[in-house]
Amino acid sequence: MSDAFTPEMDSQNYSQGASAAYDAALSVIAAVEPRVAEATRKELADQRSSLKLIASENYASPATLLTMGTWFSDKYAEGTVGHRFYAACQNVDTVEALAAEHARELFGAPYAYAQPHSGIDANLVAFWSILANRVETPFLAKMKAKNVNELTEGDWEQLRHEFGNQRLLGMALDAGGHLTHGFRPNISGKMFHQQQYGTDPETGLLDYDVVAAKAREFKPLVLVAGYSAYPRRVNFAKMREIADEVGAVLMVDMAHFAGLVAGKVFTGDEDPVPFAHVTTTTTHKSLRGPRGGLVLAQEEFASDVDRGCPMVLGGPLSHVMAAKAVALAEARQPAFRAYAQNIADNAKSLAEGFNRRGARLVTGGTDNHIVLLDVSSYGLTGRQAESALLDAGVVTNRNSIPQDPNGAWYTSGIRFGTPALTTRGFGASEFDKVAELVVKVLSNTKPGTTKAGASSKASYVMEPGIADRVRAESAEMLDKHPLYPGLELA
Ligand code: DSN
Repeated sequence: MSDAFTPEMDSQNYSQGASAAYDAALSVIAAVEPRVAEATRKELADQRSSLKLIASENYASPATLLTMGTWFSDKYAEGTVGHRFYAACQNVDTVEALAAEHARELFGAPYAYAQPHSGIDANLVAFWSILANRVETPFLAKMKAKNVNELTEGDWEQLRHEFGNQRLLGMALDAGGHLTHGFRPNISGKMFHQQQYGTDPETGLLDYDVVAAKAREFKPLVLVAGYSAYPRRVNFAKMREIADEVGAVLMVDMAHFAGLVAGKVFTGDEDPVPFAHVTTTTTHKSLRGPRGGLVLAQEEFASDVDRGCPMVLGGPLSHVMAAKAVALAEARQPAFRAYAQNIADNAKSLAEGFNRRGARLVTGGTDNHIVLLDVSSYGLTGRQAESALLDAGVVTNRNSIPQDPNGAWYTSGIRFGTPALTTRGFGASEFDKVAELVVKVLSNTKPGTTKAGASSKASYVMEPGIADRVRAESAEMLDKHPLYPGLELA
């Protein structure tokens, strides 16, 4: 099996003909809708020429990308491996089984389900499996005994009643949790009675005693751990202790940090898989695979997770499951461990670079792949900072900080992540330079006004020349670490 994706490896792939393959593919596309071909070329050019610091994005390998563009896309395969509701699924069986096998081996999980189309789908499958496994209703008993023909209106009524009365405790969105962890406007905040735990108002850190106290009082069926904007590691052994004490199921959403788990940066109490009853992830963030989701589970939840389709999912995306198998095979290679360690080292360097330049970071730093910068000290909203940085070729996303006075739309934070530029080969000194460039933009930007002259939370004014200078300094680093080197489109 080949070594994991590295810029050097990538270059070999392209010298072996992938450039010609992409050129041919783009001509075929252009013959039908030239604007799509053009946008596809432009997307590559844009990604090559900017500093991509969105914490949830990455650059998948050429092998992973190419696997998604095949005739597997045309195949329906509802059901599970070897047990499908459609004919002629033998090749889908092969790739789905491979994706699951690689996931089990990589994460040391008893069971893996490769069908979820996304992270939210993976979480819906997890919710379904927990409800089906832990809530007793005549409906579920008859379903499990395959006596569905005996179901009565009363069984359905009781199912709705029981499912609708369960409780979920998850991390608050503004503390770094995710929409699907019980945020009110999300379905997870509607299908469960929900409460949220936050972080310490002084330190910004998770306080396990507070989580335990909330759990004792609220007695959730599901305790959700995991985050999308918390710049620190979580002790999953402690979260499991809390869950066990109150009789809850521990569900961990590791979408953001799955690459750090796969690469053995998070081990022991920081590896969620042995502690969680059910673990969910996306495959495209730090794990560097195709866009999609994955569920890992302890054996007792396996048969309920297996019913993800048809309970909450449509037909699996066979071409993406094939690409998951390829990406997970890459993540099992030794080079992926080095990559994952570099992600964490680079985040530290970025945080130290900010700290040395007087920036204010939520929790004061990082020990994962995320750095969360409070931009209010520059007099800016997250929205203004995001737009100013984008003008200078620095791609980030605005993000709430704990107790954010500007809410979820304008925000007071900018979230940075290191997985993508680490894939390009950026190292610690370059991430320090990235901190310098970001600070240069923000300290030379002021809030703007609306057309009517009122103060605005969206518009901004940057000192002339700054954006061009930052772009030029970024270009030196980007040229040194090209994206998909050797890929030349005609
Ligand atoms: N949208 C993803 C992120 O940016 O973290 C999470 O769903």
